[in-house]
Amino acid sequence: MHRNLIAGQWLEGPSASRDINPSDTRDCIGEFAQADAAQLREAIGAAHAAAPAWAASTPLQRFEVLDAVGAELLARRQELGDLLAREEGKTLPEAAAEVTRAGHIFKFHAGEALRPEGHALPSVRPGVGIELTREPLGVVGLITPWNFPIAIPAWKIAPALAQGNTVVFKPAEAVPASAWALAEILSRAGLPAGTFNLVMGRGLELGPVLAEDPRVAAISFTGSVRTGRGVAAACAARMARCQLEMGGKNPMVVLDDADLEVAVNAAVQSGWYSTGQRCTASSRLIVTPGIHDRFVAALVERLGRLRVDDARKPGTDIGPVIDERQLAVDLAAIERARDEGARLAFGGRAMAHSPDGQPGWYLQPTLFTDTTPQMAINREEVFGPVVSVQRARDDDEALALANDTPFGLAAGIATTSLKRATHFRRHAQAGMVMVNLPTAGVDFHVPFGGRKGSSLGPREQGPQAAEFYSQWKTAYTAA
Ligand code: UN1
Repeated sequence: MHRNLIAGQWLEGPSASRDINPSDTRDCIGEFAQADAAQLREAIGAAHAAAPAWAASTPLQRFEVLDAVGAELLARRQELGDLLAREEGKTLPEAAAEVTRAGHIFKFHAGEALRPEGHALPSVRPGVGIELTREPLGVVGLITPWNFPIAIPAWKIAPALAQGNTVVFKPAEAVPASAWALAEILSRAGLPAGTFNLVMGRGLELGPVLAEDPRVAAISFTGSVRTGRGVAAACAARMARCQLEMGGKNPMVVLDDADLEVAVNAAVQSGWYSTGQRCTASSRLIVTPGIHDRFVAALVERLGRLRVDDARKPGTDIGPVIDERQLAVDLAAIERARDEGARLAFGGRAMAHSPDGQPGWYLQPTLFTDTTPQMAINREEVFGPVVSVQRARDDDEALALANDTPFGLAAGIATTSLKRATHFRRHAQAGMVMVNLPTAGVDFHVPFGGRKGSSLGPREQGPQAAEFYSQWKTAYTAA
């Protein structure tokens, strides 16, 4: 039994859950404690009691803890990558790269802890000095999704601790093993008891308790729009700070002058790799007439060569979908696209087994063409290996279609024209723009986040992460 970490103690929960490998549903990874509201409140109490001491910790103490966690993640990237791939279903190279990224994130924020921002400046009044400092918030609640079970927790936990906050970490139910492994490393990194707490359990039950507790100063959430709305409402009701990263329906525009290979690679990489289970996935391909047919033909040819198999098998391009529930959601989206008149150009079917006969949640990479902006496939996030193509009349219509969405996380363009790329970069209504690159796969030392319905609150990642995890104090002193 893998237990919750509360006030430095590993505690059983009132119930437990089994963690199943989506590549082979006969494989149970382990049993994990499930907290209830009372146990979560205990964790919040522990984090609250630990907050003053960690707020008073020195930059060097914070650096040493975060640097040690980063070093261990980097040293164990293969082993932890294997666990992540087994639990989440992304391929082994993708999983090891995620653990590597998490290691670098901890190292980056170790450095940030060493250079707190502050300013000393004169007042407009004679004889008065002003000191501007960033102070921690107190307890932060971190709610994370299943699709990046180590990197997303890393990019919330590391800046939270670097800025002097204590943490209650509530990972997604589908990925307790990765979360537990990360928590276990943090438990040995030299943090005072209660500074970092792990609470595994059902999101529907625990999320509201965390968001409503007056001892929690701020919530950082990554997940669905629906849950995000609930978190925002709960935080607003008690004036708590919140940061939300939610869905995407990210466009990739392919213009007539694009390098075909660059465009196909970028589309395949961000549309179908990681089984399309990324908020940064390119799920809408918007293509101008001069390249449309060649692009679709090249894409279909590439999809035919992708190997869908056990996430941990060498040579697998695409692993399974996370679980049965998500597979049903993906299949319903496919069904609806067909009903609405989209043309199924590739895939569309679930496979009950891997090529070797392992039972799992496999889904063919799926492509729809001849879609229109009104279809659900172009409006609602699927979160699976399902991508649509829309034909645009010209460059201007391509940009208009790209922006015709309630989301605004990432937007991509494939073009060899600097002028067209620059125009798109300026006018795309998205937090992140990628030129001749996949929309998925971001750096950790620059801000991450979107516009419109994709994000709320200050940016995550990079030095800008401090804006959410700290608050300014302006102190006036008469000499
Ligand atoms: C990436 O594409 O490198 O859930 C990161 C997601 C994002 C993270 C994407 N929050 O897909």
